[in-house]
Amino acid sequence: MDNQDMKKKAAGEKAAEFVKDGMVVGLGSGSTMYWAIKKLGDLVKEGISIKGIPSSVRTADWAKEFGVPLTDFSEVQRIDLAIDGADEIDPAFGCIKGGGGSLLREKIVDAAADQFIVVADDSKLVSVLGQFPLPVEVVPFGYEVVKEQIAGLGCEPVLRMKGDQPFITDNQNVILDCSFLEIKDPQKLHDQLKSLIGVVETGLFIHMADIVVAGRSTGVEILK
Ligand code: ABF
Repeated sequence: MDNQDMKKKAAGEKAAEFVKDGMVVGLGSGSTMYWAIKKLGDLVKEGISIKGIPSSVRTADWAKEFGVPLTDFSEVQRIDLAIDGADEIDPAFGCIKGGGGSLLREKIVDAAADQFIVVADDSKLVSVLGQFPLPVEVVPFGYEVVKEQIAGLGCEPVLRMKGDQPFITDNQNVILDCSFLEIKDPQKLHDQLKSLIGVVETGLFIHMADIVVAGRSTGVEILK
């Protein structure tokens, strides 16, 4: 396990400790969440009673593998605590998410939670969002029009591919990865993108996270 993986593991396991008996837990996606979900499985074996709402098929598979009971929004509409990864995190806890293609369900789950913890290795901590290409989920029909409109906002959107075919999300949409490089006003950009017809959601998670659990070489730092 390399240094970054060790940081992810430590951060994921620390974040899982915020979960208490009886909670409904929003289960985010990404490789750091693998460790959080694995730890939750250990806590379930030790006797806590929780139910998880997964934000992706991959996360649901991990929860089943580790014995974390699952539920869905048809049963519960309020989440006590959501834990989720990120691609970039700024000092105001604004995030770019969606590198794994699950941003829409992640945002639905994270937004439904009373408390939202972002978990990451410290390479994700940045001063300004934007170096990581911003994922934007778009309806396939007419996505080319949206691509041109987003280009007008100052980037070159790239249709995410899987092999020689467009990547299709769990919600049957496509993703445009948009390299803005430096996003000085994330909320403004998010609002501009969401106003475009055909845009379903952006990977800008602004004013959502309450706590950041960051894995560092020196240990795990909890930012509030
Ligand atoms: C997920 O975590 C996605 O939003 C994001 O792409 C991913 C990245 O984190 P990790 O480094 O843990 O894979 O929530």
